Amino acid sequence: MQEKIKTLISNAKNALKSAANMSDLNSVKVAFLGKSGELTSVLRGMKDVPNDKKPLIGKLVNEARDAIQSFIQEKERILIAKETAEKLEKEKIDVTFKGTKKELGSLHPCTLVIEEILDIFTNLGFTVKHGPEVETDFYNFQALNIPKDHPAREMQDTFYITEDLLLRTHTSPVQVRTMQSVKPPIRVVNPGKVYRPDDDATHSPMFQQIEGLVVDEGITMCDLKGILEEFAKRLFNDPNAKTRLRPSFFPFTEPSVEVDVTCSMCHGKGCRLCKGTGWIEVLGAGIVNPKVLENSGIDPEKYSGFAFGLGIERIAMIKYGIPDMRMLFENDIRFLKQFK
Ligand code: FA5
Repeated sequence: MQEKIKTLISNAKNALKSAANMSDLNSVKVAFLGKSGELTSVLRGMKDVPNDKKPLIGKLVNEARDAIQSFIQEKERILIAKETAEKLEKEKIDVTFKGTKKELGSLHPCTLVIEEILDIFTNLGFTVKHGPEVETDFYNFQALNIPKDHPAREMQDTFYITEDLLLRTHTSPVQVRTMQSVKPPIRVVNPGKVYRPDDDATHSPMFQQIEGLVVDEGITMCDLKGILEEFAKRLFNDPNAKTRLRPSFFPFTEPSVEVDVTCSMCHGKGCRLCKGTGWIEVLGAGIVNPKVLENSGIDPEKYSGFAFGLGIERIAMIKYGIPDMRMLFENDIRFLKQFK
């Protein structure tokens, strides 16, 4: 019996030696100390031990159980330490490792131009008003003194949705919507996307405009020129910038003008940008046609107004020296990065 107990202890030791993980350890525990384990079977043999030897053998069995339990505990400590070390190694994070730098984006040049222009006009006392991109024929054309089948419609090629619905070709319909909803004095700017079936180096099927409208008693061409000259000085950062008005035609303004500004690159001397003229064409404008005031519910006997409309992409091209409008829509990151 004593031999059996010795062998049991040494077997338990060997089994624990080869236990590589907690699951092996558990199997050893069950095999030696479990209900049908080896120690239990030794205990079962106690009935055959002579009575005088029973105290001694009993003591040896208890010692054997304590020894096996403490071997198991020791092994458990070793295995936990080993598994923790392995886990830490596997999930190691090097907090000193150099991170990857996230590049900051930048605003699109057109967005920069829109923000700058709106800033200038709001500082001059204008408010900002938006209108729908899908317009009715009435607001886009008829109310602006361009009846159906009028030849003036050819000035602005149009994407029609139905006979009466279209993608607005300019921001001028917002003039009418504003005059219908606000009583003079009116001083608004209307930014937004507009659409025309054009596509080349200086024309895009979708582009952006900003419309300006002032309506009050006694508004004249002098007010228009004064405001636009101040606008040009601020936009092109040139305190000496001048404007030049050339006669033009728009059905919704009378008289109508094209407005040129002294070239921002050569300051009027003549260069590549202004094709040697010293002037750059920036927008269309005029005195609001009395018919448009009437169509919008404003008394043309009492009130007069001026309006202007400019193309954002064109201004961005002038301001940043961009040779082809399509560059503004390609979203080439190398191009866009320059506007940080
Ligand atoms: C108009 O759209 C008038 N509504 C402007 C106006 C408003 C005049 C108020 C008088 C009073 P025009 O068709 O010229 O006008 O367009 C204005 C500007 O939009 C042009 O000077 C040009 O810079 C820009 N533009 C016109 N077509 C395109 C296009 N396809 N792509 C990019 N920009 C364009």
